Amino acid sequence: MAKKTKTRQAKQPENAKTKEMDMNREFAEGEFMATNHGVRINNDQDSLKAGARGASLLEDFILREKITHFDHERIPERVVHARGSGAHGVFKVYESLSNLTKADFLQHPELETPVFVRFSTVAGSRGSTDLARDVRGFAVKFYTREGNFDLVGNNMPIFFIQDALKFPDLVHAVKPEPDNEIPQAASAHDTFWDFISLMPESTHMVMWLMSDRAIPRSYRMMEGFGVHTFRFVNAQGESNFVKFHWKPLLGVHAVAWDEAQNISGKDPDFHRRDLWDAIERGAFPEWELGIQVVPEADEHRFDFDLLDPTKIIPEELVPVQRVGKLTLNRNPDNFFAETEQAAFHIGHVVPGIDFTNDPLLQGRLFSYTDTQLIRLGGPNFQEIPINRPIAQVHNNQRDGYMRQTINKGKSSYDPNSLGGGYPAQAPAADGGFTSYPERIDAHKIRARSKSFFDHFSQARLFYYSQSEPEKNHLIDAFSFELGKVKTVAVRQRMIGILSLVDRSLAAAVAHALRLPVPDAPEQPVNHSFPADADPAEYQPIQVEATLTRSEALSMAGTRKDTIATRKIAVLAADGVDDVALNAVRAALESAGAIVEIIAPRQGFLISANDVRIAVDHSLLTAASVLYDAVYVPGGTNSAATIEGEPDAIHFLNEAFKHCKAIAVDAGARQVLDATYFAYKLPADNAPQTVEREGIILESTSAELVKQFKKAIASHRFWDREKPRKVPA
Ligand code: HDE
Repeated sequence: MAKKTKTRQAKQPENAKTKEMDMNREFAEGEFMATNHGVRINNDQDSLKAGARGASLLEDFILREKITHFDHERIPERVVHARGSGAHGVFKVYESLSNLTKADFLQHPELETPVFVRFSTVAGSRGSTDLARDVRGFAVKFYTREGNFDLVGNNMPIFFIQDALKFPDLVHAVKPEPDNEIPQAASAHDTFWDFISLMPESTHMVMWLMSDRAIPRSYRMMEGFGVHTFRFVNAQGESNFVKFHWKPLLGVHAVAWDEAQNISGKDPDFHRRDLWDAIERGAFPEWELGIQVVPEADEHRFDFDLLDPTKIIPEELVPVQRVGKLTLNRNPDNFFAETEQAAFHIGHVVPGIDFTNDPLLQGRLFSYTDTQLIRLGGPNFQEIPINRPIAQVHNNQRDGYMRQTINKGKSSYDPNSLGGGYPAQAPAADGGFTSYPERIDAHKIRARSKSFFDHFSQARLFYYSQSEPEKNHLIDAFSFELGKVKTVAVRQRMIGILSLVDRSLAAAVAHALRLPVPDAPEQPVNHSFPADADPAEYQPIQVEATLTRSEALSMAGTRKDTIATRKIAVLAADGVDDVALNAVRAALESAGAIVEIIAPRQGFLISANDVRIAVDHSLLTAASVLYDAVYVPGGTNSAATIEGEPDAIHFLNEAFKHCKAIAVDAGARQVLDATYFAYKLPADNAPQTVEREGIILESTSAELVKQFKKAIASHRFWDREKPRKVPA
């Protein structure tokens, strides 16, 4: 008999959805191995042969079954957003939103609605790096009592294009080029910028894409946006326009571009690991759901069109109300079964939430089911456990590949009398979905509304709202991406577009590329117009801005008072001062940070007081780019060893270059003197402050901790980029 004791995995938080999935969970501990048909397997090492040296026999059903299943293990990756990570969680509304929407999950503050969230990059393949410069997907499936509601958003509030018909063109342009399939997970290539420079409607979005928002520190530190304007409908049938936001409670933070590129090599799973580890540790990621509500009567109040997905509603014009909280508290049991098979669809709405005529949204309504049909192999993908609603499903749809449901009864049509007339249509009072009866009176016409033609004023608003370091990063990102473009005419055309956003921005990028800024960009600016149209009719219009700055668009003002979940590296060796190390470690950990000891060798250290200290990584397996800050404790021998380790000095130089907080005990001062940035430090151990660029040199642990915590919480000391001299 096999061992029968079933030691289940560590207890994970349960909710109505995770419990419902129990019927599909398989756990092998203590069980015998069997074929897919339940026959126990006696030998899983050798195939059936005529004699020990063969030949193999066709009769071997165990070999055939195992190899055949293996041969069919792969499914197509998502055509976009292929690379992603998911987690389970719950959502709770703070107060009933019944005045705005009748959606059940937004009525009851005590109700916990299960969710599954998938974060993703867009352009790369399933195995590509998490740190690509890219938009991040932020897709949330709410398993509500009224059926699934999917909020399939991104970490940027707008999109590249205004009409769904252009989506395949956009994606073809950004994906690796078709002849050699280069580059992977990168927009820095000719076809992308060729397309963008011909499509000025994408200008606002590329400002976001070239900003640090495209290289988040963590999925847990990104905002999310529903992008389109949706509708709320209340029980009285009244409708309001609504934009959805997710606001991370840890603030919005990014890494440096050089760091992102390094992480891509050192740990391409950086964001996936970060999300997984945080949840395993119980540091559950949290976001508040924000809504911007615009009454129907105000539809035309703005100098942009609410239906144009390349526009935000600035928070200064319509404040974001925080109405509920999302908490991710459970990792999937199986990546493929849950994260890979999760099928999101913008068309999954519940009563109380409805669509608008945003032409991008309308096209998405078609795309998502269609793509699941090929990706998940047929029309029954909604029966896959992760996609199955917790609400009951009764209808007359039948059959198809891999049907799981066993529908009883003779009738599978409506109306019927043989089945008693069931399943019956639900009156609205019983939760039957009714579409908002928007009045539409129009000619059938392929056209773009003139109200969509201002492509630059919000791009400019975004640029003007950035802090100085953020502006510099934008200029660097444009210079990098266009620098990777081989066709000079494309670079030049893009500078022409940037000049319509802001001449100083265009000039800075042009300087890096050694190109001129044209007085007027090449005409026509917009190449996206119908064959019989007059191009002049399709050119962008310049709108006088009503707002010149929006605080909410900059990451500079984001939350900087917590070090929770920040990773701090301790560089130490034998002879380390364990009293100082333990004091600093305890203080950082009690504030929620994660402290890891990095030493010349794996295993353990022996401290100055002969105490064994476990080592988390050696200098070989760790890298500064995987941490938020570095601490070097004192201890004469330890400091001398670290000073003599080129990898440790490189670690510090790189942390300095990436503008991170560095704290050094007075007894380890010699380590700092060996770094490139020693010139930044005073000759003695005079007290340093956070204002001195995040290099903390204190003689008491208590003071060091105080300053260090402040420095880590402030995330980065971007001013250090100015000298741009540090080799690392
Ligand atoms: Fe998507 N998008 N999209 N998209 N999208 C997909 O559906 C599509 C758009 C977004 O984690 C696909 O299941 C069209 C905007 C996310 O599984 C596909 C258009 C926004 C995810 C598809 C858009 C998104 C997808 C590919 C223009 C932000 C990943 C695989 C009309 C609001 C969801 C899949 C996940 C995935 C089509 C534009 C977000 C092909 C046609 C705008 C987060 O159906």
